[in-house]
Amino acid sequence: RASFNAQDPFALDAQLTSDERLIRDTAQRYAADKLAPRVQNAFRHEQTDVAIFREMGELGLLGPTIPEEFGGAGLNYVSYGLVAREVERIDSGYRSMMSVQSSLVMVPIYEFGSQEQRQKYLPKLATGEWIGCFGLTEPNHGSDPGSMATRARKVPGGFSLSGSKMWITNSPIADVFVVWAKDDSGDIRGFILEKGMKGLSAPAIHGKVGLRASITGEIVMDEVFAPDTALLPNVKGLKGPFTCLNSARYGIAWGALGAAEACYDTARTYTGDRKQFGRPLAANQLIQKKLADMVTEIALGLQLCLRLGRMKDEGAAPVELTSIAKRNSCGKALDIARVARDMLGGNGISDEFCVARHLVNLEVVNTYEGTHDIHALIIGRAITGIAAFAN
Ligand code: TGC
Ligand code: FAD
Repeated sequence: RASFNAQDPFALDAQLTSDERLIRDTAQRYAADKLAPRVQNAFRHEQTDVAIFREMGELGLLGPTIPEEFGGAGLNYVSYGLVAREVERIDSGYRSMMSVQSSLVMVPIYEFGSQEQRQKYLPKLATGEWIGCFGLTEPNHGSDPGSMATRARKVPGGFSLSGSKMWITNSPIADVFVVWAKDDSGDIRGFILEKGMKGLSAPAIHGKVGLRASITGEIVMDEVFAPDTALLPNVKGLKGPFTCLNSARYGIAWGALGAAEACYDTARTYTGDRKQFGRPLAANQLIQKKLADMVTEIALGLQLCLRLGRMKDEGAAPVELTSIAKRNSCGKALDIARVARDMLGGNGISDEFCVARHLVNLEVVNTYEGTHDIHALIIGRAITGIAAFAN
């Protein structure tokens, strides 16, 4: 009879093309060789190593779905997901750095930018020479970005931007800022700002208990003059930022399961080695049930992500499927990290093991890019036709 492989129960590997396996293996090697040795120190001391962007750029991991003529790798969505899974297996913060650059900065410039904007920004973002950030959330408008207060007033030759953005990944180290603001007609428009513009600052936010390897900050705009050429000309309304989020949320769905796999692997090894009451912890029914639940949820979640990736590559994925995948992966990964933390007993609290770090990271991942409950409401609206979050 066929044998069971707990690492890959539904033979996901066999469902990939050889090119997809190659990019997955490249990302896996990079993550193990270059990211894993850095992560404990980075998390402990809240340090973001900007060299990581260049390293990822060299391997083609930034903007992997962007066409090669603009410096991207021209890969499909399945490949992008596989990269996110390998990077987040080490730390959600590293996947955050990569997915903001790829999905939230390069995607809007490619999808909605002028030819000049594409040529100016995309190649340097793809190599990691320039670092990007994405400003949508504001101090008083998180789940409801449509109510944003940031304004872009028309002035001769351009726009004057005033307002502030909160909880922005990469902002204190960013060279390029994609920010969303309402124009004089009340329409949401996207702008590309650059470090050093007068009135633009990006102070860091310190004291985060999760995602400490990824720097987060504010974006403060005090009458920043953005020339007409800084406006993303080809989009108006929330469709702009949400198109970027569709891509980033999909990457998170794969990535969170990478973190869950790291927690499962650690719990499996630990409970096999550690003896209490004269036998391995893994010999107990309660422990085996927990391991079985983990393997089940990871295997189901990965199949869901692969199916969604294939549908995205065919251009046939309704956005609600991304909400299902992001919500399921984050919720399940968070549960797995909590249980793994418990299975390691006191050692589960130590940062010598990865589980507590993944746990606090996943609390953030479950919140950003649409909280667990907001995604339930997006799915609920599609089921019932009634928007539960609207007035
Ligand atoms: P709603 O009426 O639903 O839609 C307004 C307009 O947007 C269009 N639209 C979409 N377009 C493309 N893709 C989607 N997924 C879309 N969803 C909606 C829609 O068709 C409509 O277009 P039009 O032309 O008719 O005007 O807008 P709403 O204000 O009622 O939306 C409510 C809700 C809850 C769905 C939405 O606001 C939401 O998703 N909130 C969550 C906010 C969020 O996800 N923020 C993320 C910030 S970025 C971030 O967290 C980065 S962390 C990165 C990291 O470090 O990895
Ligand atoms: P709120 O919207 O105030 O929500 C608080 C709680 O209320 C949640 O549980 C939510 O589910 C619930 N809630 C809200 N509305 C409803 C409702 N109608 N019905 C029921 N429950 C509701 N944003 C960016 O723009 N760019 C970034 O790069 C970025 N990076 C981030 C990095 C980190 C480390 C963090 C923590 C956040 C980041 N964010 C970023 C912001 C993130 O997207 C928001 O935190 C998130 O969208 C939630 O918004 P909020 O924090 O204002 O919470």
